[in-house]
Amino acid sequence: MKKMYISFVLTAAMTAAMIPNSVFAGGDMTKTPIDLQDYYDSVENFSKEEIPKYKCLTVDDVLDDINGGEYVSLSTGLGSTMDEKGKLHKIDKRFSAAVAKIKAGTESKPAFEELAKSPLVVIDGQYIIIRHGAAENIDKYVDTLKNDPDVLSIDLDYGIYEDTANYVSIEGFFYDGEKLTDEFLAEFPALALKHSDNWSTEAHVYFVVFGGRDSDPVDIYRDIVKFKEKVPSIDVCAISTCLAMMKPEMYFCHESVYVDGLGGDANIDGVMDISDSVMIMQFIANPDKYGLRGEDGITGQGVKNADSDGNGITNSDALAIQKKLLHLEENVVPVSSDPLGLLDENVKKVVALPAPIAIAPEFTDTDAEAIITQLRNLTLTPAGQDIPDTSSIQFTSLKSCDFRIVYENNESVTVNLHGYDYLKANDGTWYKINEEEAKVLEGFIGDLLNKRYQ
Ligand SMILES: [Ca+2]
Ligand SMILES: [Ca+2]
Repeated sequence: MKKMYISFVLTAAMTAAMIPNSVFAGGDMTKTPIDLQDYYDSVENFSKEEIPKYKCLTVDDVLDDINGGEYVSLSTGLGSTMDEKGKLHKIDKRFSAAVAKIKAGTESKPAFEELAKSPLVVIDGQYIIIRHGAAENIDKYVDTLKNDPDVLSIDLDYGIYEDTANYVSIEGFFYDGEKLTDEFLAEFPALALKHSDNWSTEAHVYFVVFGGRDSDPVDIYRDIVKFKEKVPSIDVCAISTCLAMMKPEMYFCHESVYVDGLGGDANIDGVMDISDSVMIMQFIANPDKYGLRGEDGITGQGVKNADSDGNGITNSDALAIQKKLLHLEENVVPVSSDPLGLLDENVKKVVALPAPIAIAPEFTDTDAEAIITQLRNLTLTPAGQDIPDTSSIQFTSLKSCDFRIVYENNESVTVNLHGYDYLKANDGTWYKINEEEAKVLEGFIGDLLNKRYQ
């Protein structure tokens, strides 16, 4: 549908000196608006350093901030909103880049270069930044990127500012569906809608907001929300003055465009492996650092890929990946991975079980770290069955010991090293340790204990 935004020059005689400075709400550093010139400079010099700046806000965050609460978008073609107090906000959204993450090893993308009409910026060998000055034709970018099988995720970066210099008002609505009756229009008394023959065409019916300007703004807001709910295809016709803004300020923000990603690929590298499970756990444990706004955090596409059951990201999504990996690995050769979840920061302590002799059970941090390193390098094969509880077995020497890894969340895993050479992963699956490696580990643990208690 054609854009129905009409701009009239009403007060061109106003001078620049009369234009007020823009005022933005919010004191949070991430929401500090930036001078428009800075925005243009940053688009011109788009680099790796720019990515986090855009990442810290989504388009929705910015609209929430500008509107200070509930609001209604007046139409897709019109960058304007009305907040719940009935105040209109004229919002300009400028496209700065499409950031497409592509599969590692993908050499060049002529189709992207054709789109960009400017040199591509490739960052870390996997990001392609397409720069463009205007906000038009974004659909074309998106279609090309979405249809490329090497594209793993797409983020559109924008600069948004609110035009506070110009006066804007709603004059009416265009509608191209079934003709609405006067009886229906009367359901929105604050707007007092009337058919207008002057602006109606064969394709569109026009309703003028007849009595709206005398109504309470809050009532107008409620009527518009209700009207747009009942007639989603309505397009707002607003008028605005046409003044140049002297010092508009900019929010940097982004919007994810979703592709059909690989299930479980939380870190968007085109494969599902244990690092995806780690990313999910990090996201849950520390959303400030690994959340959608975090520099190294998960992305919107990552969340979409990772959510295996449609209820948002939870531990069960991490578990689903681990299970899938185990299932895959059962049919392949023995693999080394990290089924114990032995992230350095994840392990609180390592405890020797008190049998056979009463000893102070806890390993020192240094020894615990050494044990973890040993465990991480083990070759583990899914046992394919549960191993009986071995806690009642009597030990004859320090070298035949059990120990327990205790994680930050107070969960623990027991490692049995007394002839069984098995250990149990966090999800309850039993693994067989390679026999030679088990012997080495047993000796290593024994030496640590001997050193401590001799
Ligand atoms: Ca991955
Ligand atoms: Ca989920």
